[in-house]
Amino acid sequence: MEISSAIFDCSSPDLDSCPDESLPEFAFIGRSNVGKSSLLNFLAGKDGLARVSPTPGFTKLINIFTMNKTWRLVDLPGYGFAEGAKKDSSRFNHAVSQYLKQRTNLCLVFALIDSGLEPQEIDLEFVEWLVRNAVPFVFVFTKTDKATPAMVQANIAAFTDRISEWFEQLPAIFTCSATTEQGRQELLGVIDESMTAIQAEQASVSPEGLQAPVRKAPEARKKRPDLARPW
Ligand SMILES: Nc1nc2c(ncn2[C@@H]2O[C@H](COP(=O)(O)OP(=O)(O)OP(=O)(O)O)[C@@H](O)[C@H]2O)c(=O)[nH]1
Ligand SMILES: [Mg+2]
Repeated sequence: MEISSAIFDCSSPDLDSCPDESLPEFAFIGRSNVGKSSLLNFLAGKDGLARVSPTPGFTKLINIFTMNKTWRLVDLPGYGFAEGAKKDSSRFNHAVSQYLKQRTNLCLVFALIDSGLEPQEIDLEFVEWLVRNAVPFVFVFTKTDKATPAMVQANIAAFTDRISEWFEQLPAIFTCSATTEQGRQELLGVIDESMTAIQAEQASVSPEGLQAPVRKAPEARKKRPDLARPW
């Protein structure tokens, strides 16, 4: 898949102010500074589309971008950043939690993990939260340019060892580097496949073709207990 247009749509402080659910969405989540905004720019092929910073906790809103006029990438605030106004940080964390649990047109989440680090408790806790809340996700191990391939593989193996008992089948695992541009086609391929699958599913129930929403109705999802957030 190629990206012919990538446009900033809006920054939303909470789920209610996100745009309508008419287009499929793919969201990036992970620890502050893991490289979510950089990955978004790299996939979109547009430097500076999402703002990147060496300062952790930089992205503070739900930032939404429309690709090819037909689907969206969503840059979420990271977790694990303790500094800053506590009131704001809990508000944004709540917004992320609501977005991940209730956004009906959310097709797939990219859970970003730093490939240069051994398993971090906060990432493990967050992945457990994704599993408990039935959020559909794949893993993306970022910044592969910062470690040797052997270190990257060892860190991925150590991470999957810690979580394998939570799954009958592990989610797909990808690696990327915004610096060397490694992994772009694989990640765009996942998005492409995911949209093709939705189209096929919807064509079987509605002859009109692709229409979000793609997840359970929010009423049904809201009945689940509001499980504690780890971040
Ligand atoms: N070497 C290297 N640095 C990267 C890569 N991706 C991002 N960075 C750097 O890591 C820092 C954080 O990148 P961001 O993309 O802003 O990270 P983020 O996850 O959006 O961070 P928050 O918005 O604070 O949650 C920046 O200094 C980036 O230049 C990568 O693949 N390789
Ligand atoms: Mg960011």
